Amino acid sequence: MAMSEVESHDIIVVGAGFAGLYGIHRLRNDGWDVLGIESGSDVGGVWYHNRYPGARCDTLSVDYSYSFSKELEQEWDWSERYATQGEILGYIRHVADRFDLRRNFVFDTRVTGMERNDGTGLWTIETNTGKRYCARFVLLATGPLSAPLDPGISGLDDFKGELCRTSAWPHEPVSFEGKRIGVVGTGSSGVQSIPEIAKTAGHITVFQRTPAYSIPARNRPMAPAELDGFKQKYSEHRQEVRSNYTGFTLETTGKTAAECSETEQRTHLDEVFAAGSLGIVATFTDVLFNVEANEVVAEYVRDRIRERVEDPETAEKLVPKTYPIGTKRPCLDTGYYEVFNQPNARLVDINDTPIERFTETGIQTSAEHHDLDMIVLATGFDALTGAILAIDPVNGNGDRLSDAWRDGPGTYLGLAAAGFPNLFLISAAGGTSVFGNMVTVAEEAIDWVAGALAWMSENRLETMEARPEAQDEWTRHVLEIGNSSLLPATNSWYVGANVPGKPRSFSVYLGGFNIYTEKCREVAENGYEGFSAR
Ligand code: N01
Repeated sequence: MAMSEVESHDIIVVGAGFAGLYGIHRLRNDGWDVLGIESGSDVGGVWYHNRYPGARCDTLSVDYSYSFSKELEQEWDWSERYATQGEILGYIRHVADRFDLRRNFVFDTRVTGMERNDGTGLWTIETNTGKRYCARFVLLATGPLSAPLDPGISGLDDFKGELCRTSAWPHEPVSFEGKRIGVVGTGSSGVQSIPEIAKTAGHITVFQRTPAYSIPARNRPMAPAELDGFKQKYSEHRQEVRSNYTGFTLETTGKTAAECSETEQRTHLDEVFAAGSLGIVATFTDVLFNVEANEVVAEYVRDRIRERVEDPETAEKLVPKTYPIGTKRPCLDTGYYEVFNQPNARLVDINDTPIERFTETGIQTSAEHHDLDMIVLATGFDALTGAILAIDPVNGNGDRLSDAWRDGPGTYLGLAAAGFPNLFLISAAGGTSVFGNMVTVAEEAIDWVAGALAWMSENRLETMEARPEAQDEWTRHVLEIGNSSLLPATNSWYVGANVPGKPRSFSVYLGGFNIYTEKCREVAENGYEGFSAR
């Protein structure tokens, strides 16, 4: 195809989730000619695809929302403390309408590859529609949890019943009424969907490999006065949460577990448990770093699980004992453990009786065949790197990012990869990403990139690239903090243990959202220190 047939823009943003949408808004306002490319048929990103029953956010609605527009903050009313997928998608659609963002997007278009020509300085983007695009700058706002994984168990295609994936839930209503349903996976998606499925299923069988630590979300309608209160002090609230470790409301004692007496420990844990917050893993400052501190919180949560399950044998199977709390992503639930008190529910621990294969009529374990009308897969994602490496950018020398990341993702500040000029990564490995408020993390990253592009433009620079030595130093720092925590030792999607063959690496910056954003600001103020630009 001749170059003239390739649609050209200044900047291409891949993804129409929270990050991509704000990217288009901000960069368009800055005067750039931008195009967004999205595989879904509309805006929303994971909130467009993950529409399974029970899907909702486990960050407070007032935190999990954009801060870039004061008017938007004032006009949008969150109806619940933790918003449902439907309400979040409604919000994202409202944002797209209000700021007229759809006109800069092509939908139903999946980016399948991208390659840079160092001669022209342009990236060419390949898509599944056959259409090609080019741009000097590309932002991959592809999301850290957007490349779904099937369980890698044989026979899935043989199953003749209904098959639903939480990560790509059908847009038509799905009925569970009277059906025999098997759910594989007990992470956040399983823990949220299982209680909803169990309400009307004839029978539900949950196939569990690793039990989650989950506490009740205690979701409730947002009282008008409460919402008004937030609206009156949104700016202060945003400022306050941006200056903490995660970028969202966080209940913490600000002390290590050892600095609290047993009574204090219990009081604080009771408070956070009663509030229904993932902040339970931040109750003490050292929960993710110190085995004893972790055990205080883990044991507290284990006991709460035991209290919720009537059959002691089932309760013990649901109690996580093989890994410290917080080293796999913990969950907030609404009636999850109570499902196992229902006569129509059964827990199958597949450590005792492994799944051998899917069959035409259900699931065969080493012990028995489970006859099923429907299988629900809640089996997770190739996190942090999966969506980026599905595109696998190729630089002007023909080097692939997948080769550069063969031993784990190396980035500078999670925003750029050395050797890949004018390519910016949003919410990627090397940043605070999944340990922060995803909306705030995205806004910060987009604002940082917008600032860098404006600086380049002012200085008549065309190419910006992370210096290898800056990237190496940052990556070492990220790994050093990560390795001082309890996280790398647990098999989790954080370290890529759920993807066969993926290099094991804990590459999320654990130093804190506040410290991270300060570092990014410093780099910018020092003339984009650690980058080379020409
Ligand atoms: O995925 P997961 P998810 N055989 O990877 C099991 C965010 N999120 O979609 O733990 C049997 O957590 C796997 O078992 P194991 C949130 O960050 C947020 O639930 O690997 N089982 C695990 O139980 C979350 O952490 C919300 O042993 C298999 C499950 O499948 C992230 O997305 C809602 C298997 C996968 O759990 C991912 O959550 C939803 C196999 N072969 C998601 N393969 C909110 O609340 C996998 N499993 C905002």
